[in-house]
Amino acid sequence: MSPITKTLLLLLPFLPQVTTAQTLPRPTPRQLAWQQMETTAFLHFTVNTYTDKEWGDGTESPQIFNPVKFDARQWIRSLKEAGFKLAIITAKHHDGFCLWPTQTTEHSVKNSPWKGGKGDVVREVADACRQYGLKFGVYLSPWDRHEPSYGTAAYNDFYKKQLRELLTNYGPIAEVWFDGAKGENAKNMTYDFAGYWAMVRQLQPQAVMFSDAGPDVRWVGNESGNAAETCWSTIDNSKHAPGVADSKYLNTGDPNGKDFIPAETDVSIRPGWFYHPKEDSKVRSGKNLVNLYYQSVGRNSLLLLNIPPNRDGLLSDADVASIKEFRSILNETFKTNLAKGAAKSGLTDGFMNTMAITPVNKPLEVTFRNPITFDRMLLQENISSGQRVMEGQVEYWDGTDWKPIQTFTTVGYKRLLRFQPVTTDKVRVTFTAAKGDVVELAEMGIFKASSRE
Ligand code: FUL
Repeated sequence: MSPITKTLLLLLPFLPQVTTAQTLPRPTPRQLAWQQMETTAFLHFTVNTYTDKEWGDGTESPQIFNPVKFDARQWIRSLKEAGFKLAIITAKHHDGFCLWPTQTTEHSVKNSPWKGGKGDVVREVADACRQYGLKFGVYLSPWDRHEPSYGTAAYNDFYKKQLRELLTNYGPIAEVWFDGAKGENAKNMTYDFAGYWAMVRQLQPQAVMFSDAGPDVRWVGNESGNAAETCWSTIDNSKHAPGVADSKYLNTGDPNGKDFIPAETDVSIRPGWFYHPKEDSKVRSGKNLVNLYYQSVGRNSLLLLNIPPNRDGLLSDADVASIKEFRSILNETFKTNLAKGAAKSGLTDGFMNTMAITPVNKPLEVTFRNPITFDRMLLQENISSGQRVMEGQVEYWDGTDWKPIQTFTTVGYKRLLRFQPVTTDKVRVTFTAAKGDVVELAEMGIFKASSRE
């Protein structure tokens, strides 16, 4: 029996029954596994890396693609050491250049000088991910500025052939990224998204699919690393399609939405998505990335951080140093959960399915043997049975009275609160509004932040 099952069985008799009558939208197992990764990485790499552009126009010669020191293991090892759980490679960006030797077009690595035309970036990244224990994902741009059939129905078949190659030749794929971006003057094209998605479900059923509108995970509505303070994993998807994004709506989600489609926060460690030498001095610091973590993972989203390989085919030293510092700060902040031993054990064991069923408006009090000083709080709902918390507050006992620390709105998978240090021997959390009359609180954490934050 697994430790999780064991703990659950031990706790079951003590858990009151859930009384809410509501049937809330719930995540699928693949969505749950996705959200628990928390920090994932994007790798933007193509001819743009060599032309200094963000959007190639499709006329680039494959001859310019020549990462002479290419080492996918250096990328993935660095990501692994910085705690990232998945890496998504831009197998094809808007310029149409394919990083794998596809049979669908000549516009690929096989006509580049790199490895004498025998190289395959997708293969090497997939293999490195397997070697270091990361999950692997692919970005395949629907908008293709090179392919002549683009704008006709034949393009959908072309795209599906490319997708099939990626889904069948590279082992397990954990995420497929369908970018809705398209230039204003692009040819008209109706994508067969239903067909693309059906192919992913058939060939890689465990993969989550991203687009502005899901079907599994949605865009957070900006590229600045900012999930909304109030962030619902639910939306009403009937009015949405990839490329037709109501960014404000996607940012907050919708408490009444019927579709469980959590938000993914994609943001780059540099100003651009692709490597540009002039941005070498503009790499976000570890501390800056920690702030992004609070604004994404700490607001019920997931961080998809882009770290673009450079012209040599390596992650640059400055970027690697930042992501390592990022993880080291997070590890320091979240090392000691001060609530351990004081709060119910099921709330501090790291298991989502050992939880406290907490009625709305009933304070959950935690008493410490000695006063503690803290400035961070973590709350997690057992989202496998839906997202419920709408509002709540944290208070501390000052010896005479309960004093406010902070109010909050949604919790969902994870809510991280930051506030000025408080010293006390008693703290309490009250959920003041929720969907239903109880909240399933899975985890509670109380921390003192690293001085490097
Ligand atoms: C956007 C694209 O246009 C950017 O180039 C980048 O790939 C970003 C992640 O998505 O829609």
